[in-house]
Amino acid sequence: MKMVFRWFAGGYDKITLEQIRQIPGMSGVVTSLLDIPVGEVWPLERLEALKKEIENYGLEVEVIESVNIHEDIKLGEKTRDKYIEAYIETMKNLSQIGVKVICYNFMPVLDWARSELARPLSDGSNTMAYKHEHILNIDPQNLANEVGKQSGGFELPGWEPDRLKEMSITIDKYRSISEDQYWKNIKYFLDSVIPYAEKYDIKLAIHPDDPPWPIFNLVRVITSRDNIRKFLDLNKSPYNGVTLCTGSLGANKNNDIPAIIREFSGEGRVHFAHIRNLKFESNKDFYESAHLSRCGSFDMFEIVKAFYDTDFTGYIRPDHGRMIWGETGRAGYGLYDRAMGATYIHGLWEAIDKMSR
Ligand code: DNO
Repeated sequence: MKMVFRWFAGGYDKITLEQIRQIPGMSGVVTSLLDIPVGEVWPLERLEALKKEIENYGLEVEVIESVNIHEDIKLGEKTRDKYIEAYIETMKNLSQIGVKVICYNFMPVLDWARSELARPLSDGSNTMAYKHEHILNIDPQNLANEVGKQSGGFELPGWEPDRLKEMSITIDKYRSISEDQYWKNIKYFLDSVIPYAEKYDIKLAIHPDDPPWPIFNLVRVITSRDNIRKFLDLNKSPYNGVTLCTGSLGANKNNDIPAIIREFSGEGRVHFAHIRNLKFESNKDFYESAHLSRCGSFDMFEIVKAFYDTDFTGYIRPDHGRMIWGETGRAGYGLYDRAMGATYIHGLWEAIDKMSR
């Protein structure tokens, strides 16, 4: 496996490449061009400049998160083909700078959802939290406003201004789409892009829906073992894979994360992993804890071991961390707690590796 760290390029991050390269065992960054509106081609010159900037610090850029999917593709509108063409062009350009994996998601309108971005914890740190009741009773525009207020001025991935502008109109369009139709739209996308993924040798890795259940009455499908199986069967190319996000899938207690990893990583269909822990407060309420097993509800040893035992050769990034030591910044994406998370995952990996010999 290769350990990577999410970094928001183009001045969107206050964490520097200099800091990231000092985290032990970091091979590269996971990044994107946040300023390019969804549906437009990412220009090769921009990507070459990005690669140069990152490589100056001895870091690789082999994973992109995310190349977002235009709503017209998700909705299956007539205009989808032009956005699919742009997607393929972006894939081609990314392959030319050596990118190996693209992470994306197929969540309607919104990406991940939390009710709080900075819940204070008893040790003085703060973290993101999800209260189901709150999400049930708030309308999406108000949630977007709340997220905006709590974000400290950082644009949050998945809550980009251009997405929010059109939000209520787009949500209305989804009212007429059945789950069955949604799966068909996913298949149409996959069958269009996967042949090019093969041609350009770039793997696609869908991110699970977070949380893994419908919110605001919008369909959400990448939510469980069975639905991931269904997704992978839509197009059986190994280039059609998943980003195994422990925190997203694990928010549903019925999802057995180590078993899901063993099954799909064992088949070579997991290309990227987001590893984090969370602490349940009730059945559907949780906050994002430090990575250690003892701090949250997951058995991180079993999670890392499942990757190790299935000879996982993809990329792992520590996922959301808390804000600690007085750090302020983009919620979930501070430097210190994620750096410790990476080191902890490395420690588990090394121990498992030595004990397996
Ligand atoms: C949130 C992230 C998501 C993720 C996308 C992938 O912190 O995990 O925004 O990047 O869902 O497309």
